Amino acid sequence: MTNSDLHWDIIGDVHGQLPLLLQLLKELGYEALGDHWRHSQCQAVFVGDVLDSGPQMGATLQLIQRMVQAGAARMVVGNHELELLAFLYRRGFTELAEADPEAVLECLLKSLVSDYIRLASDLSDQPEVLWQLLCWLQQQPLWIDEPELKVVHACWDTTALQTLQKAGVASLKPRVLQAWLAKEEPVYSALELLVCGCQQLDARRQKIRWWPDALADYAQLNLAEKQAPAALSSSSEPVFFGHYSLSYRSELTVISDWQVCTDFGAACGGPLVAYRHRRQQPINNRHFHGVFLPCC
Ligand SMILES: [Mn+2]
Repeated sequence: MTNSDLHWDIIGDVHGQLPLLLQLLKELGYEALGDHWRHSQCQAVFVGDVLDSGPQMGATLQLIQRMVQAGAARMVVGNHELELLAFLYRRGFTELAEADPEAVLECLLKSLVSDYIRLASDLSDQPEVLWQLLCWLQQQPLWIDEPELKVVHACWDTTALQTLQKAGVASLKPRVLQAWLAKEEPVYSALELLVCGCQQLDARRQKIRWWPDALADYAQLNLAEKQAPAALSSSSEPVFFGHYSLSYRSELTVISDWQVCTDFGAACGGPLVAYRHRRQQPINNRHFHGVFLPCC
């Protein structure tokens, strides 16, 4: 099977939950091959927020990097990756690619941010590996936009996407981090929407939803309504995203026939979820697959 025939497994926010990720990959039919996992007919697609919260951030990130580098997976970055890279930028690592790996490790270990300390501790004896993972994250795309596969971490908004394209922004390069930190428009608001799912509403930064309130299942998220409707309609191709930590009740359900959120809160006790998207196949709840941590 060539790359152009592969189906996709869109995997929700992993947040360092390595045991769940390995269980999910196994159940989806992935096989360990050398130092990574691969499926003969599917490519894994991570929707971002692979970091923070979970017990094994370093090993999770390494596995995902190896899968991406081997062509067995792809990823887009989430707000947790953005925040980590922006944190380093603010601490003086404006050109991460030229930074001293030992100094990067030291900075994270002394950061007072427990997630960053844990990530750095995971790889404290391999500063070069940690630094190289961070540089690699900086090169990962902000979105995937293909005829049959559209993926973003939080909110698919074609206007915001075009804004970034016009500004030559496709990944978290230093000048992009700088623009986000300095709230430089129009890049800041576009990143906020796509990666953080946030807008300035009533002079406050608010997490927004971009689907109709009528979908009662998701109303309990208590999100502000997005001001301008996403420039896509129900007839458009499906869009996959994460970020919203949907509460899992008795079943995994899609938001609409073109909006599929694969984040069901694996960071806080929910299942880690994948949606298997086969080419030409309509969106259906049946294509979800979720794994839970075993109850103690
Ligand atoms: Mn997120």
